[in-house]
Amino acid sequence: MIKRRGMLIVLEGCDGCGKSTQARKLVDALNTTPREGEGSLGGHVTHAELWKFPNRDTAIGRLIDEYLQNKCEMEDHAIHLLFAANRWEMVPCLLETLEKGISVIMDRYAFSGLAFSAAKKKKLGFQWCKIADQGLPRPDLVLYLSLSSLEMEARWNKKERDGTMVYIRERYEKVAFQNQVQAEYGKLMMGEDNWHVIEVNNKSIEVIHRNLLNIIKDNVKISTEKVIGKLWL
Ligand code: DGP
Ligand code: NA
Ligand code: NA
Repeated sequence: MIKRRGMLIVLEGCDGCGKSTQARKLVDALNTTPREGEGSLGGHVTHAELWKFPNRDTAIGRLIDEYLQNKCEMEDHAIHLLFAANRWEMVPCLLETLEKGISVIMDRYAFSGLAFSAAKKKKLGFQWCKIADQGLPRPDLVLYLSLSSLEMEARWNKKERDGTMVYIRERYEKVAFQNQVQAEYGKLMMGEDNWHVIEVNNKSIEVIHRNLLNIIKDNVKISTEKVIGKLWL
């Protein structure tokens, strides 16, 4: 049997679009051992891991975490580079994982880096922003969850009203900024053949999940047979 590498699948979108929920569900679905000894995707994907960026557990990630919680200020270029460094520090482990045949479902990646930094008022140059992440492993698939600003606002209000805990919004969690972020994502996906846009307004978690799983199924063979590429090179 040919040994296949794992797939690198990235979920992107504004804050509150449901990425993390969907990422968890995808990993669970891909790890479910189906009958007759076949992988859940016809033997191609048999094991998957959930990864998340920023990875707040590393030394760099702890700085990012403080910044996002507004516990410290950081110059825009400097924080952009820290986010990128936080992805680069995980590359050896990421490549090792994919080599082992394990697929990675990634909750945010370099596209967040570009979209969030480029959405800032004092714009950082788009090309300058790109360079920091250029050369990272290129995802096989980018699943972009698209949310309307009305639905976004409604979700935020619900989150703040719900639970017993007071929800404190992080630095970027404002609707006007998130709309700008979505506009930047729009620029990023132009001309890319590995992006899929999924409208999530008024759709149930289950419907979106099946939607995503079908896109993965349609792409799994082609992807795992190719050597992993390099981003923006
Ligand atoms: P999350 O843990 O997924 O809620 O993401 C934390 C926040 O950080 C979210 O608002 C998106 C933002 N973010 C993620 N990656 C980057 C990045 O590379 N650069 C910038 N400026 N922001 C990012
Ligand atoms: Na967030
Ligand atoms: Na999330």
